[in-house]
Formats: sequence, C-alpha cells, structure tokens
Amino acid sequence: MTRPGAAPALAYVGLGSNLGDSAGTLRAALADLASLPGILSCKASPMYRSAPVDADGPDYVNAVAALDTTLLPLQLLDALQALELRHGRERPYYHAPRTLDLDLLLYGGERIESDRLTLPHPRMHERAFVLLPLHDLAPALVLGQRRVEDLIAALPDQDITRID
Ligand code: PH2
Ligand code: MG
Ligand code: MG
Repeated sequence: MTRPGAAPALAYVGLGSNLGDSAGTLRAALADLASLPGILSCKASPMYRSAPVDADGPDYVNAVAALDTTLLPLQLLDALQALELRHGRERPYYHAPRTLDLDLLLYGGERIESDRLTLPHPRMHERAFVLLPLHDLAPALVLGQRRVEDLIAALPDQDITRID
C-alpha cells in the first residue's frame, strides 16, 4: 500500500559502497531508485570518496539522494534493502565492506523508533560522508535545531574528497 491521496514525502537516502566498482554501483543504484514504483523523482548529490569511519576495508564512495515518494517509510526501507541485495550486498559482520549500502536518513519530518528503523538516522549528524552530500542537495536544511552547514563546521577532521 502506498499513501493514497497524500502528498508525496521528501526522503533522503545515503548511498555507500567500498567493494567492487563503487562509483558504478552507486550510479546503477541511483538509476534503479529513480525507476522504482512509488518514487516520483530522484535527485543525486555529487559523489565523495571517504576513508572508512568505524569500519575497515577500502575507501568508500558516498552520495545522498533526495526522493519524492508515495511509499511509506517501511515500504521505502523494504525497497532499499531489496536493491542492496540485487547489488550483491552481504552482511558477514558489523560494518563489513559492502557493494551497496542504502540508508534511509530522513523521511519528511518524521521521527520513528522501531526495531527496523530509526528516523532521523541516529548517526547522520556526525558523519561528513552524509552531511557534505546532503548539504549539496539541501543547503538550508536544519537537523534538530542545527543547520547542516553548522554541523559540518563542527565536525572533527574526516578524510573526504568530492570526486565528481
Ligand atoms: N558506512 C558505515 C561505516 N563507515 N564510512 C564511510 N566513509 N562511508 C560509509 O558509508 C560508511 C562508513 C556503515 O554503514
Ligand atoms: Mg550505513
Ligand atoms: Mg545500512
């Protein structure tokens, strides 16, 4: 079920990959997202290369997508997880290197705490690999009480470079 009669929600999704052709996988995943039923539009940020944070393995390629969607939050989560699997995602251990990670960051102004989903994403405000591409898409965005650009200014140094 989608949201009959309701205005579409604006959702933000974080994309990450550090196995295989990461930039190619992110491009393919963005095209897949744009063509999913219930996703009316998909706008992608630039891509960034970043050192793994609290994780091991190769550097990541990260980006953020802004979606207009009629899917409900858990429907969108299901669709994101199906897409991860389609791109070869395996979960051998916590924060293992991955072909594709799709994290639901924000869904309108909704606050959700459930077994499957916490919104806003609980660690997004401390991650340069989320905040920089998010700021590219939504420079005036406020998270909690703080503007994204202020959160970025307050970050400790993180190794991250824009690559496109
Ligand atoms: N994702 C993680 C853990 N650490 N580090 C970077 N640079 N990029 C990520 O996407 C990332 C991470 C857990 O999902
Ligand atoms: Mg993640
Ligand atoms: Mg994830």
